[in-house]
Amino acid sequence: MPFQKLRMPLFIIATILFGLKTYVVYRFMFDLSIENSLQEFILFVNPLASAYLIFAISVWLNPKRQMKYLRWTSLVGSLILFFNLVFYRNFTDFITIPVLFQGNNAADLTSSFLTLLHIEDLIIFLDVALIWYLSKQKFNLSVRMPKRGKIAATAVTFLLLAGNVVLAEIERPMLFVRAFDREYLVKNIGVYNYHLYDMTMQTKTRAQRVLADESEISEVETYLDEHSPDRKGEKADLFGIAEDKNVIFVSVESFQNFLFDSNINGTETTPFLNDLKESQDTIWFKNFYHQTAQGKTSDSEFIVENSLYPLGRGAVYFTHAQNEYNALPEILNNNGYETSVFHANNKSFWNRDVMYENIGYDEFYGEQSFEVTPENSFGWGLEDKAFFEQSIKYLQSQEQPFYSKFITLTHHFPFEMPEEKANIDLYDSGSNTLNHYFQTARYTDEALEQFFQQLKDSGIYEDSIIVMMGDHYGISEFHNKAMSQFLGKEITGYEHVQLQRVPFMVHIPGYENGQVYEKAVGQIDVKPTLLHLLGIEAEQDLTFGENMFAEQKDDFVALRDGSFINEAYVFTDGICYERETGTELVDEQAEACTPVKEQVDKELQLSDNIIYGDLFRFYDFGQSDESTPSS
Ligand code: GP9
Ligand code: MN
Repeated sequence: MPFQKLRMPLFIIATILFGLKTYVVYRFMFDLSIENSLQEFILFVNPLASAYLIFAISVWLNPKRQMKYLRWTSLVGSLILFFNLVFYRNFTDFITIPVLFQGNNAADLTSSFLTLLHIEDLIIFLDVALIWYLSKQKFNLSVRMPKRGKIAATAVTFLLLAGNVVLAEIERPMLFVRAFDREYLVKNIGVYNYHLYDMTMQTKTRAQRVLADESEISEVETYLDEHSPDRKGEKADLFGIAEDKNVIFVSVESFQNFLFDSNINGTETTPFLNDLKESQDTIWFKNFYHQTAQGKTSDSEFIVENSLYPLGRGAVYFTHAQNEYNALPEILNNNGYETSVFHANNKSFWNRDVMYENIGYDEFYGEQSFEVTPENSFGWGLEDKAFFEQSIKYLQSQEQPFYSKFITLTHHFPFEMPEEKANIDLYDSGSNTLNHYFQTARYTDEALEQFFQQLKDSGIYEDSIIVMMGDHYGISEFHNKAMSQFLGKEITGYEHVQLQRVPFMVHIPGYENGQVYEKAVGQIDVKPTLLHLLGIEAEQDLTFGENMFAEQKDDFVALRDGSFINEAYVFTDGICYERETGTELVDEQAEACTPVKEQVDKELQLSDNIIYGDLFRFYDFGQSDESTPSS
């Protein structure tokens, strides 16, 4: 046995194997961008440092326990790595503690989960098998050290850790302050130390609510007064155009703007939506961005309902569902609307049942309200066509005017559907996900067309406005190579931001003044915009978004990762681009992005403070009983 001859203690063998394995996984299985040799070096060193940190603790145990400890820690460590990898394939992100506690979602994710597994994932467990095997052998690979030796072995841990942190700080100053940059964290300190960091952050944010006080809400108020010019009650042309009409809000799953006017082998992907966006009765914002983070659909809902940013970590629907809000459904309830949500999934998914109750929806038609059979369901559940069809009777039973939100489901990752229901070819690229994406998009397009017809047939259409919004991207950065093949251009940071554009259309039957707006707007602007169209003045509100129709409304969208788009620039990943051309700006020219970036950071910070500190409990929105300040 070479290991026996080497007389190398198992904890050292484990450190080397586990460290190298982790490096290989970071380097070749995740899609971490490595920009220079220092980053490469840190990426190589940090797994060894982390592995030593975990395994060197064993020197304090007796020989038998040492073996047991090494077996189990290597297994648990590998599982952590494995789950992060699977999660990463779906979200291009790392697990955070709040996401872990979204246990309800785990069961629903099973079908996606299997498609996220790759055969090479077995590599992650090779060293565990070897460590397991060696630990069970007769020859003894444990260590017996005098106390001084143990202290020295532990001291090395701290040296390695300190060395890692110093290198990370050199490579990426302020790394630990920039909490939403999870990829940098993992690249620099490794996934294990990242989790320790995440745990510390979690404890800190819990403490924030307890420590929050009233003065913080004044800071928010002052900031918003200075930055939201249209909050002074300005009424633009479209004020009240949809007064007393029903609002049918459709959240279109995973729909990105690049689908518009695209075709596969000559077949239009979304003929219905292509026409609708340019129809006489439709106002379309072609530069509308999603601003979601880890909470995906639920984040998009949160942004629309509150005009606040979602959190950088976890889904606010989970982490802060009990907070005080001044949400859209509540405001509409107070203005004589009946409010409801239609979504054919478990009511507990994304903790919706709890959040909806808190923010004032009158009804929630979840999976149980629908007849789901093997014939009318695939993928995530009830298919969109059946979903809309079965919803009409509930819509008809509602008191008018109503506000009803529909959340579609069919066009969801992994976008797979039965061949006989598909009316467009698969795309042909190295990404199975992108190849399927067009088929389910086409399906949803057909479902929406039918829904419009059913609304007309049931007499609801004429008295309603229909708002359509994309919730978030469907194709993650992981598929950039295939995306670049489809679009025929390289996916730079600039293009990546462009790809975050999703549909936003307001369809007003009989309007005949349809228009395409170029202004850069985002989900955060939806709440004030809808209230404006409905003729509801909510002057007491605190919103980060602005009415999209207001003349003074600047082009400004802050994405949750700190990127932004304004009239002249697009900023992402530390790079400032010229908005019109996508040219990367350097030196002095790039400085133009700095003040806007500061505003973005400030805005995200203030919005986070509201949520973490539950600050709305200190503010009187003067609207309803539910929003009376409490402490
Ligand atoms: C789940 C559906 C999809 O109910 O809204 O959620 P997503 O994974 O897109 O956040
Ligand atoms: Mn979604």
